[in-house]
Amino acid sequence: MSDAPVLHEQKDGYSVITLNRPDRLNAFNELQHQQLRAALDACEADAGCGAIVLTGAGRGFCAGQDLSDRDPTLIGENPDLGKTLETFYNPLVRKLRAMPKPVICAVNGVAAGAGANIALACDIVIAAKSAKFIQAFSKIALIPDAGGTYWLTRLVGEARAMALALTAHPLPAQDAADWGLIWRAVEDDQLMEEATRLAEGFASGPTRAYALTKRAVHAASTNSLDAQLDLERQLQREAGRSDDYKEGVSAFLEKRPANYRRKAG
Ligand code: T3D
Repeated sequence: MSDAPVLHEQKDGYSVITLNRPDRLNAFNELQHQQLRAALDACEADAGCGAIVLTGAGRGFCAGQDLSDRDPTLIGENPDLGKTLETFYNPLVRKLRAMPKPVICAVNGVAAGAGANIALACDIVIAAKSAKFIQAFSKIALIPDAGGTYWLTRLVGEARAMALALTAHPLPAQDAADWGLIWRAVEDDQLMEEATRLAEGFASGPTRAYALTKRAVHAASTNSLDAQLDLERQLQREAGRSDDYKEGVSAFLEKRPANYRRKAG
């Protein structure tokens, strides 16, 4: 296997992207950020890619920022962590959210710090039962970043969000699923099978409708009902004019499987 910090495998209709620094539990350094960005850009541009599976090599998913790059003797008295968020983590979160195809995160092991929150930025999160989600930041006197305060408060409510953030309590995958933080917790040996089954389904599905659905769901948590109804009208108008819609309804009426032809974006 390659020792590149990010592996990108193109499958039939979808891609698997693997964070690959297992000795550091796939903690992010700059090269890993750059390679992940390049892999996501390639997936977005590839009309043959209908979905993305993001996972980690080894026993962890991602332990957040590589702290060996933050040794105080190296970074000095007055580091600007806001700059690294602006350069790497914030664009990554924005990229995942805006990706016009479903991103499935297969959390194979511990997801800590920004590693947990990058997972939560994905569209569907499935975790191995042995995995844990840790808002590790308070242990090193930081605050949750990579969207952590946004995801946690919206997904599990302020009471649980606050306790997770302040205590760095390791939340087991099954609890994360029971709390609504993630979609499902599955047996460890079923994780990739479940994730690839989902990706294969999306790969043969109506790509444009998925992109529009993402936009609508993302807007819902901040829109008023009126604004959301207006947005649904606008996006449904677009969906209803697509070839995929014609094919979906025709297939239903003809009692046959729909045959969607994938289009980029
Ligand atoms: O800095 C900025 O740019 C701002 C952005 C910040 C974003 C952030 O993510 S801040 C939060 C950073 N992450 C952490 O604080 C988590 C640190 N890691 C841990 O707390 C633990 O490793 C875990 C709870 C995740 C897992 O514990 P455990 O006992 O299963 O494994 P371990 O033995 O601690 O780790 C295994 C190896 O991975 C170990 O190396 P070794 O001793 O075998 O050579 C450990 O040092 C290494 N490792 C784990 N996490 C990191 C790491 N190395 C560098 N950076 C890490 N984040």
